[in-house]
Formats: sequence, structure tokens, C-alpha cells
Amino acid sequence: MKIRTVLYLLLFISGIIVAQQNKNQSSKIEIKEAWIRVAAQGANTALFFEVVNNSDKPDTLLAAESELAEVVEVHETFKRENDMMGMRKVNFVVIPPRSTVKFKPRDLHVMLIKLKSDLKVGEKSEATLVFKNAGKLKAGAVVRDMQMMMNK
Ligand SMILES: [Cu+2]
Repeated sequence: MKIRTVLYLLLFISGIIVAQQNKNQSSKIEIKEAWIRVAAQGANTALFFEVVNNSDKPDTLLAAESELAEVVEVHETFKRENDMMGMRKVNFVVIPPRSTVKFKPRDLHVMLIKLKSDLKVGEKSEATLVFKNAGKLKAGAVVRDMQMMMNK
């Protein structure tokens, strides 16, 4: 009877340890403040967010996935000649250890090309970000007006 009690106790403790480890793992990379610029069906828009790396190792954003658009790409903005802004696809974005990388207007963003349906202000949506170490992370995003964000 005592052995059984000890076994139950061990099972219980190992359960706690596993739960703790999972928790630590999932909190190494955090996606915060995710929002999508309001747009209509067929148009292009972008997803913005902050990636917080809580670990001592760099991680790399490799891709983004979303059901919202026909094509989803990670983009960066760059300065063209005549001070014009252009944007282009990037294959990865490194998130240095203990730091935050902001995906924001006129900077890094996830491009949503050809929306499958209208996005309305206040609507909640979701996208998946794929990291080399952290794996696939879901980001809950709110649809917002660009003007609203700029005045903030
Ligand atoms: Cu873009």
C-alpha cells in the first residue's frame, strides 16, 4: 500500500515538472500587440506585431501562415532612390536573445496578399508565425484602422 502511495506521488510530481517545462518552452518567444490593417476582400494588407525573445538564444522567424489571404509573405521596407519606399520579401528575420523585434508600418511586416474576405475594424483574427526553435506560434490579431494607430 505504501509503494502505491509513493508511485502516485512520483507520478504527480513528474506531471508538475512536465507542465512546468512546457510552460517555460512556450514563453520563450512571445507575440504581442498583433494587429491587422483594415482592408477589403481582394486587397492587400499587413499584419503587425512584436516578437519578444525571452531566451538566451536567438530565434529566427522563417514564415507566416494565415487563412485570411491567398499569399502570406514576410516583408521588409527599404528606401529606394528619390526617397521612395519599397518593400520586398525576406526569407527570415533573426530575433536576437533577450530582445524585442517590432513589426510595424514602414518596417518589417507580414504581407497578406489578396484577402479572401473583408476585414472589419474590431474583428478578431489569427495568424501563425513559424520560428526555427519555438516552432509554430499562434498570434491573435485585432483589425485596426491605420489612422488610429498613428495617432496613438
Ligand atoms: Cu509588404
